[in-house]
Amino acid sequence: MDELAGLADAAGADVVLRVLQERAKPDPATFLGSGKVETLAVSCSETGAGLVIFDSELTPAQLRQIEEKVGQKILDRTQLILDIFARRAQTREGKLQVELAQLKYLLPRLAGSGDALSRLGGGIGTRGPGETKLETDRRRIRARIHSISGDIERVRQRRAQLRERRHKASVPTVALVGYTNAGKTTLFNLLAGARAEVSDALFVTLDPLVRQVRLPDNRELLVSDTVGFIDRLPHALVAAFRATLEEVVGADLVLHVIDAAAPDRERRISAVQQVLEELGATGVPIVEVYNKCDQLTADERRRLQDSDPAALCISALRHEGADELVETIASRLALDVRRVTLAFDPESPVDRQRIAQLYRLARVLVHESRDGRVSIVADVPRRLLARLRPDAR
Ligand SMILES: Nc1nc2c(ncn2[C@@H]2O[C@H](COP(=O)(O)OP(=O)(O)OP(=O)(O)O)[C@@H](O)[C@H]2O)c(=O)[nH]1
Ligand SMILES: [Mg+2]
Repeated sequence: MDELAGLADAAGADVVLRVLQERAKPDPATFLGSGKVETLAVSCSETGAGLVIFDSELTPAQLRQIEEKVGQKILDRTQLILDIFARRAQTREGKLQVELAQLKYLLPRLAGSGDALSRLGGGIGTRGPGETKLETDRRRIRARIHSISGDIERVRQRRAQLRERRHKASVPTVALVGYTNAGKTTLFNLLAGARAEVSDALFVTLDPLVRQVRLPDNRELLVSDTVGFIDRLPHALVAAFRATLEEVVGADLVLHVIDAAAPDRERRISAVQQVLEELGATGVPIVEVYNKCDQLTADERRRLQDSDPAALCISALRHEGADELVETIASRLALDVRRVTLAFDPESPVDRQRIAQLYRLARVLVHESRDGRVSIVADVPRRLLARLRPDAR
C-alpha cells in the first residue's frame, strides 16, 4: 500500500484514505465484497475523495460496476502506472511507447458501449491518447496502434544498428537496471559525470541515456540508464518499452542496482529478475550493486555481506564504494589485458583485418614477419581475444 501511495503521489494525487479487505478471493462482479463497496461509497463522500485507486488490475466489468456503486472515478494499478508514464515521457519515442501501451490497454475496455469513454473526465488517468482520439471507434484505435507500432519498430531497428556499431567498435556497454527509485540515475551520474534528473518520485527516468565513461586507466565503456522496474509492471508497458529495454539485452554487463535499505528489498529484487527474464536478458552477466548503504546500520551491512560475500555495498549519493565498483566492472567485462602471441597469415583479408584491429584496440609490443607468417606479441583486452583468434592462448 505504501508503494501504491508512492505511485499515486507520482501521479499528483493526495491520499486521504487507505482501505483494505481480506477475502478468500475477489468478488467477480465488484472485486470487493458488496458491503465493502457500500462503505467505500460512504467513505468517499466523507473524505471528499474524487478518485479510488485499486492495487490490482480490474476487469472492465468490475470497473464499471464499482464506479456505478461508488459514484467516483475508479482506476486500477495498471492505469495509474500508465498515467505516470504518460506524464513523464519526454522524447517522441517515449511518448509513442506510452501511447501504444495505453491504447492496447484501452482497446478491450471500449467493448460495446460509450460509457468507457464518458468515464474519462479531467485529471489523473486521462493523459496520453486524448479524448478526441478516444471518441473514435475501435477501428481507428487499431489503425493508430498499427501505425505507432511501425514507428516504434523503426526506432528499434535504429537502436539495434547503433548497438551493432558500438559492438563493432568494440566499446563495451554496461546497462543499469533496477527497481524504480533504487538510485540508478544517481549512480549513472556518478559514473558518467553527468547531471541527469534525480528525484525521490517514482519513474523519473523513462528515456534511455547513454554516456561514454573513461576508466581511470583511460579505457572506455558506455553506460546506459533506463526506465525503472516495478512489481507487476503492466505487460502492455513492457511490450511497448521493448525498444528501450533492448539496451539491456544488448549490454555486455548489467548492473542491478538495489535499494539496500528498502524494507521489501527481496521482493523488489525478484520483481527485477522477473522482468529481466521476460526481456530475455538472462544471458547477460549481472552484478548486484547494493546502493544506499549509507542508510544501513553497521549491523545490517554486516548481515548483507555475510549473506552475499560478493555483494557490492555502495552509496551513489555519497560517492562511497565507487572505486571498487569500477574495478568490478572492469574485471567482469574482461577489460583486463592478457599478453599473448598471435600468428597471422598476411595474405588472408580476415587476418589483415585482425592485425588492424590489434593496432587499434590493443598494445602491440612485437611485430615480426617470418616465413610468410606475421607474429605479434600484444597486450589484448580479454573480451577481444576470442574475436581476434579463437584458438589464441
Ligand atoms: N541515502 C541515499 N539516497 C540515495 C542514494 N542514491 C540515490 N538516492 C536517492 O534516492 C532517490 C532516487 O534516486 P534516483 O537516482 O532518481 O533513482 P532511479 O533509480 O533513477 O529512479 P527512477 O528513474 O525514478 O526509476 C533520490 O532521492 C536520490 O537522492 C544513496 O546512495 N543513498
Ligand atoms: Mg532514474
